[in-house]
Amino acid sequence: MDRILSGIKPTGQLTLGNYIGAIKNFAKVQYEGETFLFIADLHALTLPIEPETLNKNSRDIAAYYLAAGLDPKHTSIFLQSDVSEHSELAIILQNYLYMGELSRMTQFKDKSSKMKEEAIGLGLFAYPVLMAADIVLYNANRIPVGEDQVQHVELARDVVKRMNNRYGKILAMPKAEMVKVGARIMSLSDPSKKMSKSDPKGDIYLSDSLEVMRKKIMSAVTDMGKEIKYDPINKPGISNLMTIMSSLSGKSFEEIEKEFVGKGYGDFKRAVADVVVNEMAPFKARYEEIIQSGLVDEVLSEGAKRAKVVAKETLTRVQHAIGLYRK
Ligand code: ATP
Ligand code: LTN
Repeated sequence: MDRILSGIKPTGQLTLGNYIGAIKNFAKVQYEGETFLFIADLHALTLPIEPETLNKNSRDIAAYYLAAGLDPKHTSIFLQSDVSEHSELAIILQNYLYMGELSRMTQFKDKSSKMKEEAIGLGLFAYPVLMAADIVLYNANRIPVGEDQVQHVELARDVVKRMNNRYGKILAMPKAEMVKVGARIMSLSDPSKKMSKSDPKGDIYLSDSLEVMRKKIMSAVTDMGKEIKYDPINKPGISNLMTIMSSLSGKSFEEIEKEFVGKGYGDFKRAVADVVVNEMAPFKARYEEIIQSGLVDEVLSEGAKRAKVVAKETLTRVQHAIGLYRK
């Protein structure tokens, strides 16, 4: 039976990129195995964040998970910080990951390049250590993530190899998996950059009103020419909008191209906006209902209880294997 695990860090407002590359897919794959889905609140501390913001963002992600159709009876949904085994295992695993490989991580390089060395927290550097702990605690073999997280999952695989070579087969081997279309949604204002929580101009936030979402799509940067054609190199803007449309409607790129032969960018953008609004309207309504209902707390407590059982078992197994026990 597959063990599926993923998480999102509550660093800011979720974007359409997070929805397409991660959340929507989590809901789709959840029944293909035993699924653990958490809110990586400890990871959100790796850059400065206000306590109230962190707290609100965390609850928001839980509500968005539920709104997307994640089923708390089947999938354990929980806060990373509620299961202390994540931190305990990270302290152990940090000894099996090396400075060189951590400093080569793209996310670390991107985030730290804008900072003075004295201001770069150790947690930002050690981010993949905690992430490896998150993964191996649940013996997870399938890790659905967007493209930017694959490198971190690869590092988790390296740790598993090292630990298993040294101590026998104590950890399960994880593998990253991505959606076929939409694993890297680009910024609407600069299609050479990833749409990410920290880029207000090029983002569609899940919290934006439907009108704002529509406006943002209508003013998305497009390319030279006027053909609707999937060509990420020469037509990155149009290709990105096609990716959004394809992932939400299920239509292939060829079908979209055919549909818009002889039509202009304006018509195409209006159609993309319609697809996004049609998907987001019921999703946002469910989110509002869930936030009002007070369901989130209950789901998180129940999820943490179930997660803790599995996490404790793995931590104990690791502790025994490496010699941390009393006779
Ligand atoms: P930040 O801007 O704070 O770094 P982020 O928007 O990149 O955050 P994460 O919390 O790092 O989001 O990612 C949550 C999940 O969403 C991950 O699986 C990640 O790979 C996926 N994801 C993030 N951005 C995109 C995107 N633009 N397209 C597709 N998937 C994405
Ligand atoms: N780094 C991920 C969040 C995350 C995660 C994980 C994803 C933390 N731990 C374990 C998959 C498996 C991100 O969304 N930036």
